[in-house]
Amino acid sequence: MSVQVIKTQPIEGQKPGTSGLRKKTRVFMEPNYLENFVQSIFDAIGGAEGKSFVVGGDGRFFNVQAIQTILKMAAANGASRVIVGQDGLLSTPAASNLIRQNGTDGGLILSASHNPGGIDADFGLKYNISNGGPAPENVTAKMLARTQEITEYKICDAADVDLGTLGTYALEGMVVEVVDPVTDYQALMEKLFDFDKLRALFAGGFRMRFDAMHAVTGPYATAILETALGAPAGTVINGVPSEDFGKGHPDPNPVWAKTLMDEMMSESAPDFGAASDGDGDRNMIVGKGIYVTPSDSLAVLAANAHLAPGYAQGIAGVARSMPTSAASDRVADKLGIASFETPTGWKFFGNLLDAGKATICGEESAGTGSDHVREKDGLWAVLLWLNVLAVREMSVIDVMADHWQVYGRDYYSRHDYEALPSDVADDVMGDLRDQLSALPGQVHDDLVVSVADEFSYLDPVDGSESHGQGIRIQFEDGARVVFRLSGTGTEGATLRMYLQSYASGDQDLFRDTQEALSKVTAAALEISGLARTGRDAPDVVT
Ligand code: G16
Repeated sequence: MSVQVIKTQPIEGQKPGTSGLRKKTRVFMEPNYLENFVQSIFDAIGGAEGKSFVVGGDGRFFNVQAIQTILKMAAANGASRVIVGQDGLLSTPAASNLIRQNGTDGGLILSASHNPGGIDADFGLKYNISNGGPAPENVTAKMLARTQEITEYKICDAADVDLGTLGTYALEGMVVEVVDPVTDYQALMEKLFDFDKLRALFAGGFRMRFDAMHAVTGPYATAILETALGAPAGTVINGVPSEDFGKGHPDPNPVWAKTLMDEMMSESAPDFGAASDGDGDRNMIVGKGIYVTPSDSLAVLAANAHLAPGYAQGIAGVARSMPTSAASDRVADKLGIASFETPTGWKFFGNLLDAGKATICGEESAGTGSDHVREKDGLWAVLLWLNVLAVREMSVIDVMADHWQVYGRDYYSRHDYEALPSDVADDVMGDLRDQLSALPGQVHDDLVVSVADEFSYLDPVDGSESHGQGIRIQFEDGARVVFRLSGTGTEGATLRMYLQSYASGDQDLFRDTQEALSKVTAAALEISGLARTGRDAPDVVT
């Protein structure tokens, strides 16, 4: 076969972040950039010889071109079989499912998630291992090491594969199967949720709006919500994936999904609203007149999961990332099950899910999921919410009011300072680190600091350690602020300030969030000296 061995040399900065390698699209398109990283992935896993992979992406600009390159490199490296989504499309959770279902050795997922797409926007590539989850740190460290010593890569000199037509093709000695991206994922959802009950819900006049944000979830949401469950046509909006996400920012939060938010806060709001991100792993949940924070959504889903057939036996444990609010811990306590606090990044849930220690996981960054795959799953969260609403016959706002009365409310907000010069962001974090031991006992804006530390994690399954995972400052009244640098940005540094304060069930549970957090916000700004960034307000508040 016509394998070409191309000489290359290391390219600076190919360090996988929170979720794979993310860079400007034009950087990915530079000579050898993609090829070096793909070869480094194959080398880091001990070669691709005889191995099978799933490949697909979120449909952003350069998706199909990059997939053709990956296929030719997989063939040249001796892979035996690659399963690809038709037109190169696979949502991240659907790719995770295909890896698990077909027992492949891993998968390459092309996405920069919620970051904008287009030739002048962002691109990304992540590797998932055979459990279907993101590569853990010991694997990404090997990838990085390979990128720094690479001297050559292998690629086949072959024609492009027809990704538009379902079927099985031969690429040199490798089998390429082009599959429908939705079919197997939908079958999995049908096992987990009561589709008859959901059909009856929509037949009874329940209305929802799902904003696919011109991204990959469109075909999945249309097939499941409209075709299978009978929701009226038009339930799914922005449902056709486009290369630049309709020039939008496919990040499902109140800022970027503003049109949906406005509709849900209006007189004519449907019963339920939801949105998903570029690659379909994040979600936003909103009821008529009420936005549900991702931290609260995790808690509500954990408390009610047993109402869906897939979780009728109950759940083993709940895991959340450290900056996520404590709301889900309260549910776990009451259910008498384990709760886990992990560093940011879905990869840290993998071991807990594999070991059966946690069933449901979630993050403040709009990710929720369960042990059905090894990624967060936007549409799964939407379907579980629908299943809960159908069984409880309650509105979202009533479910939330009931939940807060039982558990109390964790007011929660994240303030993002984006594209800061890296040295300024590092200074802020460095100074916070230096203050940690002096902070306990200090009073800031009437709040007394009780504990201040930098989060480290000891994985209870494999004993691996992760350090430097964000600075936590806890106050005596239960409020907390966390400072952390984003691992997914592609420009400068993004500093995230996560704010939380607790109100017990007998207090006013419908205060304005920013107002309820005003004291802890003031204390956080004072302690961190964020004013030195020259910014007088965060860029994004969610
Ligand atoms: C990725 C990870 C998430 C993580 C998020 C954090 O999300 O998959 O598990 O919570 O990054 O982002 P940051 O480091 O910017 O705070 P995604 O949806 O971008 O893949």
